Amino acid sequence: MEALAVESIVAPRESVLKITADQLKPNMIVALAEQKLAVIQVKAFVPAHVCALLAERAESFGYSSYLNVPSVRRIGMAFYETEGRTDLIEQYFSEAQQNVRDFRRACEPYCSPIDIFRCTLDEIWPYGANLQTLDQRKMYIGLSRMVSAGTTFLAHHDIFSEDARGCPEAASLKAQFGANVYLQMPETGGALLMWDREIPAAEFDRMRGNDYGLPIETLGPPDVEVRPEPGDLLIFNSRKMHAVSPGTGRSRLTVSCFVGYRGKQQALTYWS
Ligand SMILES: O=C(O)CCC(=O)C(=O)O
Ligand SMILES: [Fe+2]
Repeated sequence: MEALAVESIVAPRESVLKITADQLKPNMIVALAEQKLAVIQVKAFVPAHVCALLAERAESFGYSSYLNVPSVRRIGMAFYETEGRTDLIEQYFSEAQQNVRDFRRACEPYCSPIDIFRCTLDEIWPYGANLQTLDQRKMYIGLSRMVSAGTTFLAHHDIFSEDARGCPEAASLKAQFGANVYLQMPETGGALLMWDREIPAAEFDRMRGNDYGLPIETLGPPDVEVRPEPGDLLIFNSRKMHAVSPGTGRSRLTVSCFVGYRGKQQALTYWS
């Protein structure tokens, strides 16, 4: 696998932390895992006209609020919402496969953006990519989020081992990425903001109190800011602090998952 020539980029910090490409390459994944990059932007991953059509349908998809983040609406349940509760974990797994099928159906006659992403990872990564399991149970993938204009997605990190405590499948991750395909963007704002620093989970939990994240001002100016266009795919290091700036006009629609990295010679996994 060819190493990514990140060192050759002599530019401000932002362009070292971010790469923009037409195609996802395995060396970009490695650079992300080794913290040489914070975010990969793949332009036009899904054709704009497909995004427009899916966004139009999205209104009828039936979004509902996150159990633990009422200001953000979603279709499908995120594992993060289970908060270690047995009843919610049961609900998550009992809905998982139907939710995957429902979203695939809702995209017909087009291919679901998350299915394209799953295939792409498997096709490019030498050790393949597959759906994450917990205790031999297949996880859900393809969470669709709708953030209405004016809503800030507070600064937070996503760490699988915090959401799936005591699970060896989560403890074995060497890196975790967030992956989002952007179906619709607000007229202004709606940028992904990233901070280079990581905050240990215990410290972050103390800082956030009862809220799911921190106001974006708390962390100072972000180190990277990416405003994707509809159809773009962003993959970023989700263990670093990240947030979404408030938008104006249209709501912001994405389809998302996480990617687990366990080393250069291990399969990638994905889940929501
Ligand atoms: O919508 C985005 O740009 C990022 C959302 C997020 O926090 C995530 O995917 O982990
Ligand atoms: Fe996140």
